[in-house]
Amino acid sequence: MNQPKPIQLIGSPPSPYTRKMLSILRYRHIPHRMIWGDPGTVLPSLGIAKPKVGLLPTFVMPDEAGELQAVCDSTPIIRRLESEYQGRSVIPNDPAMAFIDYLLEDFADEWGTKYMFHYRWQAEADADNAGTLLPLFQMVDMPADKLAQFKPFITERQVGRLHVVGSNEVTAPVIDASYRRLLTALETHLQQQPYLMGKRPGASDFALYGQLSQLVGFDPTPRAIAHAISPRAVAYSGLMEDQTGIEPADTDWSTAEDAPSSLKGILNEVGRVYAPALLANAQAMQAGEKTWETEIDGCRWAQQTFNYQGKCLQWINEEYQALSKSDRSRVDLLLEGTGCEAIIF
Ligand SMILES: N[C@@H](CCC(=O)N[C@@H](CS)C(=O)NCC(=O)O)C(=O)O
Repeated sequence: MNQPKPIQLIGSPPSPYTRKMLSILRYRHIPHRMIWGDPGTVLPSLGIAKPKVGLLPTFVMPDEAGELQAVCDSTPIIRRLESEYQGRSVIPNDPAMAFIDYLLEDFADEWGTKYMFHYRWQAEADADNAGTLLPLFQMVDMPADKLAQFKPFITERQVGRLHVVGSNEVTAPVIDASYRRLLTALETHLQQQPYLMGKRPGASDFALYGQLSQLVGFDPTPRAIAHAISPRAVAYSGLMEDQTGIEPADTDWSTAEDAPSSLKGILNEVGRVYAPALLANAQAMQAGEKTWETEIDGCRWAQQTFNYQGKCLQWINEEYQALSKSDRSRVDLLLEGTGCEAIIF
């Protein structure tokens, strides 16, 4: 029998995007091999060239000519897997909900990572935890003297990158308040249904899970906050790790009309913090500015401009424009009053 070749991916347990993608491969019953390690070391040993930007996870997938190559960026990889493997889709069948799923996936990937990186490296107890564990997740039997060298190196490098996600003394309370509000919204939503997208998980569920795998499962400060605010989000992150056993049906998806109002609670957070960040970033890109500044949640937020997040805004709008007129109106109803309307052109 002709078995499909397992997909290889290289990543690490403390990487939210690695956990997101591993969980999707499991859920979708796609044969895979998880290689724990550093793509910079593993790829040459597989005889494969490194990608331009080496991110975790790095997938090893055939190009158009069938040659294996290194591929990064979880969002397009999810869509490629949808076209190459049938069944157990992570894209909702209602086009309006597919848009909401896309928006929430983007929010979890791009804003959720601010929670993750901020809590991981800001407070000393968290940085100490991550500084020890990150090297050990690369090599569990690392000699003690090597770990003693590695730990301060990685800790200083990552603490020095906090500003990249916009985390500093001024924005710390904004990030913290946003995380707490999201947990509160999740606690309400998960009382209605087991996933963001209904009775089966969408891409946004896996993206959210990726961040929660760290916030709940790795870093002490956000773990304590999650346990205090949303026991359901804690349980959800444990369950999302492995969804191989559920048998999803077409009718398990929420539709724009029957989605519980708690979904709006989550969209409110997107509109409150992520929408202004996307808009300020896009304006800075247009003006050719390397940094931007805006007010987020009543506070001055300054950070560097990211081309990638400019593309995120463009892709969100392309998804929206691809909808029929009536589906756009159905999306508009869901977004009404959330602040997300501002990012749709
Ligand atoms: N948009 C990418 C993001 C992947 C990403 O940013 N990965 C992080 C680790 S979780 C990374 O590799 N950062 C590079 C570094 O820390 O040097 C995706 O969805 O796959």
